[in-house]
Amino acid sequence: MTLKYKNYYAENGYIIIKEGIKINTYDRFLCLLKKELIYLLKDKEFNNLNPHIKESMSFNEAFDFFYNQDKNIAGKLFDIVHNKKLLLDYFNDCSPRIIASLIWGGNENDYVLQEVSSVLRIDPPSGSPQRLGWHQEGRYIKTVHPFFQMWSPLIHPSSLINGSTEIACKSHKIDILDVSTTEVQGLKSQQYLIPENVVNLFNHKIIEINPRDVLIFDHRLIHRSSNPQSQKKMKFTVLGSCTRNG
Ligand SMILES: O=C(O)CCC(=O)C(=O)O
Repeated sequence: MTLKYKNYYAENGYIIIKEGIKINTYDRFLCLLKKELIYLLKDKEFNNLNPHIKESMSFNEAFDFFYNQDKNIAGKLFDIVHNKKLLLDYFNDCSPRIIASLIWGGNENDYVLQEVSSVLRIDPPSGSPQRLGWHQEGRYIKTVHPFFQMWSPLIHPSSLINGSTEIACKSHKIDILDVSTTEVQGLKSQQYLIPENVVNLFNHKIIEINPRDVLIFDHRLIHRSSNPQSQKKMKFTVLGSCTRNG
């Protein structure tokens, strides 16, 4: 990362690493996910599913095949890959610890990837129940030091139609707001939502990047899931985060 990137991060609260993930890593990751999916079918909960997937099917074709038979497969896959090494390793190619040292000083050994935020999000089209409203990651994950989140679309380029994340530009310049949780309509979970009057102080931008590109954004940057009503495809996103050791 050059000084240009460092300054861009300081000014905008994010950077995009184009093709940050190598093709080999990407292909291997999709193979591993397909294996996890096939492994899931051994679970007695999914005993009734027709297990005939073809070798030639890609991960997402196989996923759609099973998801159309049983929607619970999405939550189950999320759970079994959460925190797994394959997720932690996914972002290694874009050298997050080196990027962190360039942003915050020191060297790469001073930084670690956080397991807690190693996640594969699976958001079905039109009305995904998992939509996250405007929030700051730092309100959810308490760390002693600042951290950044990594976000990368897995199958389709991110857009309003394919599903994406939306940012409030330059909102990292405010501190973590001490908001309390709000019950989100239609969801059982509570979210730390940023009030509209704060969100409206900033321009909003839908992130449009390709699979293998990585969005790196500051723990204070206000962001949310793009509108699921506009989303026409299943959205898969790989997430991780990086902070200073200790
Ligand atoms: O990909 C999304 O829907 C948004 C992700 C997000 O806001 C988060 O993980 O904090």
